This record gives sequence, structure tokens and C-alpha cells, in this order.
Amino acid sequence: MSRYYLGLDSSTQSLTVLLIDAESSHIQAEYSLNYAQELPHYGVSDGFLPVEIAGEVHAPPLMWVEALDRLLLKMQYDGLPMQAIIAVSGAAQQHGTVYLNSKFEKTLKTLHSKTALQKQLQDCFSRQSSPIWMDSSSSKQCAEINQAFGGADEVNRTTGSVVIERFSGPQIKKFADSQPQAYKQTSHIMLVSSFMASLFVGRPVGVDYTDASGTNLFDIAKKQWQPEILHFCGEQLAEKLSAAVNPQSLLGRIAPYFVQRYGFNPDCLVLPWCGDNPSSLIGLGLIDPGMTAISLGTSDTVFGLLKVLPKSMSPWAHTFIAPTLDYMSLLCFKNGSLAREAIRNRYQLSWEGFNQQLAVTPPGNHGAMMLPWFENEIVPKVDQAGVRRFNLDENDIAANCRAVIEAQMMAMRHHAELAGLSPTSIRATGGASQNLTILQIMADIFNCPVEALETTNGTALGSAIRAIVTVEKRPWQDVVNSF
Ligand code: XUL
Repeated sequence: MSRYYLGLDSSTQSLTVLLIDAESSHIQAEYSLNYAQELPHYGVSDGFLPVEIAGEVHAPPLMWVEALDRLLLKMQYDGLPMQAIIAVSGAAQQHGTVYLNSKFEKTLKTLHSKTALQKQLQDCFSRQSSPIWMDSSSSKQCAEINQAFGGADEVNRTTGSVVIERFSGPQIKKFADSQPQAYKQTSHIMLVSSFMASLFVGRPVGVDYTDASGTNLFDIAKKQWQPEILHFCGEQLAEKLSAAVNPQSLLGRIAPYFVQRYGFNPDCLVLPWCGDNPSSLIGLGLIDPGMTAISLGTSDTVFGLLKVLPKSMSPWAHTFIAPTLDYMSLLCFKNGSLAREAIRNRYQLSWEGFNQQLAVTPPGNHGAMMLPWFENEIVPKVDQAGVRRFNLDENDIAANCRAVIEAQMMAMRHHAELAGLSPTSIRATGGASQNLTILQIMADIFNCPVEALETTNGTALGSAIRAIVTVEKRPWQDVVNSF
């Protein structure tokens, strides 16, 4: 008999829902809603509001709520077995913060199933828009936190990351400092993940450990908020955030609103939501150290599981708690496809032509090298963009094509090792992972097997897998392998 689980992904641009059958290990249904296209009245493009002040990137939290209402109504309308869903879990874009006033708790308890969720929640926000992970406007607060807590290395050792603009701690401090009145009227500060989980369970819930580790406020060794940094970032912040939650716990049964409006079973269980990257770790099956994901997108991302915290923390990596309660390391290189495309365009090549150039050059490129920093780089931090060539003639098309790819792969390997990852097998995702010539160079440089995965929904799948593991008390290995 089928055993259904729901996994959601509230990402920057869209909301995705997967209905999974744990019995057959199949994805039964998949829905996705793009905010800009389907909810144009919020005025977002690519999931965020027009940027009015440089560096400030916000999104309207009600849009995420309306997306949820629409998708669940659609699933019900299409006749999906809502009654038979055993548990619901999800993941969300990391770092974004949601600010709620004292009405939130009561409103969640007294929702009327005939009225859309977003209509009932519209007066519950003490800040109408949420800064999201693309916001880089909190440099002042970052500097202040660094100064107060012994510098970047010290904060990195405790919280898993150097203080960084997009992380929730500096963002909350910025709000507390610049809008003290509105901050005072804030009863709950949530991350996108805990906000979405609260809706399902009908009460405000704390941030889970995986997403708490993207705040600069969480002690990743002790798995609890760091009280001094909390206090420094905002008055009564501990109360507003409430205790962090184990991602493998159950929050309780689904709220009556979801039963009446969308047809869920009153016994359906709700799990905490995770950060999207920790959830994809599971969705991509990376539950053993050495298994590493490399996503080749606009930016390139490398991540993998760590059994223990590295002895010295790389200043470039983010160390998060994983849904398995191990750790994971994540590195984000800004010059990904951006740099590959810039070189391809510079020599007016198609991708096929680019690959042909790669094929006529040997591994090692006769010692010719490039540092392809077309834009300021994050890993390592480079503030003066510009391409640097060594032993490399700009007119040598083939050598330049190989140089950009080898440079990227060598940087990824080097920084992955500094972050405590030692890749023994790689799962490649993202647009450029379909280019086998590029993947061969990846395999050569990492000296390990590389396989390309066609995943669009690793994040939502990871959430459903976590729900199955938690509810059915099965080993991770068993559930992950079955998918
Ligand atoms: C990770 C990060 C992004 C967001 C959006 O640190 O900022 O990957 O999680 O997906």
C-alpha cells in the first residue's frame, strides 16, 4: 500500500511540491509555481522586489503564503490523495528573515478555512518585506559584530561562517538598529523555513539547526543559539527567535485549517523545515563523507558532508549542520558559468566549438594558467575583478578555453580540501553538468569519478526523505538508496 509524504521547496523564484510514495520510492506528483509569472501582483521579478536602495534585496512574505495556498488547492482540485499523506516537510531559501507581530500566533490558531491564507495573515507582519539571501546591505553590522566578538576567525569558529552580509544575524541587527519601533513590535523573528513550517502546524516554531547555522547567531558545536551574539544583535532576540529545533523531530499534527481547506488527514504529521542547501545534500544522496556535489550554475557551488568539524575553519566556507545531524561544508564561487561564458564569447565559440578547443589541449595546459575573476570573487575574496593570465597568450584560443576550466576545478579542489572535504566521488548538477568535456576535466583534477545528475528537485526530495527517515525510523542509507 502506498505511503505518501510531501516535500516542499520554497526557493527564491518558485515554490515546488513533490508527492512521494515511500512504498515504491517514486515521485507521484510534482507541482511548481513561479512567483513572478503566476503572482504578478506582488511586483517581483526573479522572486524579489525592485531594488530601491543599493544592496537591499527584499521579498514579500505574503507571496510565499499565497503560493502555498494556490499549490495546495491545485493538488486537491487535481484529485491527489491528500487524505493519505502521512507527513509534510520542506526546505526554504536560506538566511531570509520574516518579522511577525503579536497577532500572528492568535491568527494561526483561528484560521477560517473558507478564506485564503494570505488574506488572513496580512496584518501579522511587523515588517512588510523580508530581506533575503541576496541582500548585501549589512556591512556596518558585520563590522560591529566582528569587533565585538574577537574578529572574523573567532565568529567563524563558533558559528561556522565568518560574519557575512546576507546571514540573518547582521540583517536582524540592521533592522533592530534602524527601525527600533518596528523591532519592538516584533514578537517573532523567523527564517523563511520556520515561517513556512509554522503555517502547517498552526503555531510559531523555532528555526531548525540546519538553517540556524546560516545566521552567524548559532553555536554549531553546541547546537544552540549563542546568547552573547543574540543579545548584541537585538534586544530580547532569544525570545523572538525561540529555541532552535532538531530537524529530525516532529512538530505535531497538521493545523485544522489544512484539513478543512485542502483535505489533509487530521493525523498528518508536520516536520520542521530546513535550509535548502542542507536539504539538497540529502536529496542528492550525499550522506557519506567524500561524496561531494558540484553545481555548475551562474555561480558554482561545492558541498558535502563532514562527520566532524574541521580543526581549522576555512574563512571561505560555510559550515552548516546537516539534516543527519552531521555537518556539511558549502562553498560558493561567484565566477561560474559567468566566467565560462565570458571566455566562450570572447572567442566567439559555440559550446561545441569550445569543447573542440578543450579536446586539442592536454591536461595541465603546458603550464598555462588563468585566474578567471571576471567579477569580484567570493572564494577566495577578490575585490578587484579582472582576468589574470600566467604563461598564457591571450591569442591562444585553445589554451584560454582549457585555462578557465582548469582554473575553476583547481580552485574548487583546493578550497574544498581547506574546508575539510576530500571528494572521493562527485555528483555534478546545474546547466554546465551536461557538458561531458568539462566533467572530464573535473574528474581529472579531482582524480575521482564524476556523475552527472539530472535533478531539478533535489531540495524538495531531500525534505521528503527526511520525513520518511524520521517518521518510519529507517536508516538514512536505506531511504536515500531507495531513491
Ligand atoms: C547559501 C545561499 C543560497 C540560498 C538560496 O548560503 O545563500 O544558496 O540558500 O538558495
